[in-house]
Amino acid sequence: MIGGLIIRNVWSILLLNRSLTRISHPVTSLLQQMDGEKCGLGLLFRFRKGMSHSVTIKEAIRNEIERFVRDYQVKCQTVTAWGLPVVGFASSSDPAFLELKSAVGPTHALPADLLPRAAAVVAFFIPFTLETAKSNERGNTCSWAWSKAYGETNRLIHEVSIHMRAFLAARHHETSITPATHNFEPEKLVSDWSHRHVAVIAGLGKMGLNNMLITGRGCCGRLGSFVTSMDIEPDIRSETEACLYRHSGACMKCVKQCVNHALYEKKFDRFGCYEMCLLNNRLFLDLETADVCGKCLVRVPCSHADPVMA
Ligand code: B12
Ligand code: SF4
Ligand code: SF4
Repeated sequence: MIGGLIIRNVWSILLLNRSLTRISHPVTSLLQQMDGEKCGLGLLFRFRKGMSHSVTIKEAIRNEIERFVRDYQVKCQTVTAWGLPVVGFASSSDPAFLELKSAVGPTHALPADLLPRAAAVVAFFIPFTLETAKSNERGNTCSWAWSKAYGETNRLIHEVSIHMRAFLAARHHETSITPATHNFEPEKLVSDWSHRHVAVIAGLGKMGLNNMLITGRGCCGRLGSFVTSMDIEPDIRSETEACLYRHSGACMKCVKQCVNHALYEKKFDRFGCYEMCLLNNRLFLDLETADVCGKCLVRVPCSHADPVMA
């Protein structure tokens, strides 16, 4: 009799779970429509709304981005695999944002230009795996895997951003998102929202001589950032450089590896670099736009780690 009672209770819990899943399907599809999420990851988002209050909002945002990236590669069966993301936070009123008007250009946006009620900026770096980087080590032209990773990661950054917008909207906050790239003027090759500069302000890492943001997990990977009305405690920026050259004048491997005479110790020819990226874009007809190169990022000490800290 006791056995029967247990079986009945277990059965009713299973039924309840099934009906809950059914009831919430319209919510999921609404979220997916709103978000444009293609792989049903909105489902995961719904289950986590009741997460423990002992988790701070910073931890919750970090965990959510990490989990989204991990689940995305499985659910969407991407060719590209990614490492654990690095996430950083800045206050939208940090005076360093004003400095970008001279460091990048006078039209560089302030967080409040993107979102009038801006309170914080979240930057995230999604690292490539050793395999993706290794595929691009040989030859002067770009590997298929690196080019493929470019498109898939741009897509992932977009999906992470719209997912986090929904995550924060559920907590009654607005979010303004920006695409990973192609938000630059072709004549100047400068963007009015530079993810790298924003990421430096959010304490995610430091600029290398190769112009890349070097995080604790290196520079081989791609960056995203978004502005939110949620007030989040900013991260503390490290004073220490992450590039060996900037730290002690050593290395310069990136400069030696440049395949189109674009990167020098004291100068960077962005148009020379773009010429190489456009050449690679014509290589793989099966891929969407892949104006890439990245030879100055691979097989260098900062590819997968901060070499100064290592
Ligand atoms: C336009 C653009 C290009 C142009 C111009 C490149 C450039 N360096 O700006 C072209 C087409 C050539 C290009 C090429 C590449 N790009 Co690109 N590109 C962009 C884009 C859209 C805007 C960049 C921008 O506005 N730069 C502004 C100018 C002023 O920066 P800058 O020329 O590098 O010069 C500044 C820095 O050197 C800085 N600096 C140097 N030291 C220090 C120290 C401190 C403390 C500070 C604050 C600043 C600083 O000072 C200079 C002046 O401000 C961003 C996406 C985005 N919206 O952010 C991606 C982006 C920068 N590209 C990226 C990548 C990976 C590449 C490539 C490797 C191509 C590839 N995917 O295979 C190459 C690398 C070229 C290189 N070595 O710089 C990644 C960088 C990832 C990372 N780890 O940092 C980004 C962030 C895209 C992304 N979402 O991940 N890119
Ligand atoms: S290769 Fe060396 S010099 Fe170039 S960015 Fe990396 S650490 Fe700096
Ligand atoms: S991306 Fe290629 S062309 Fe551009 S600086 Fe690096 S190695 Fe040179």
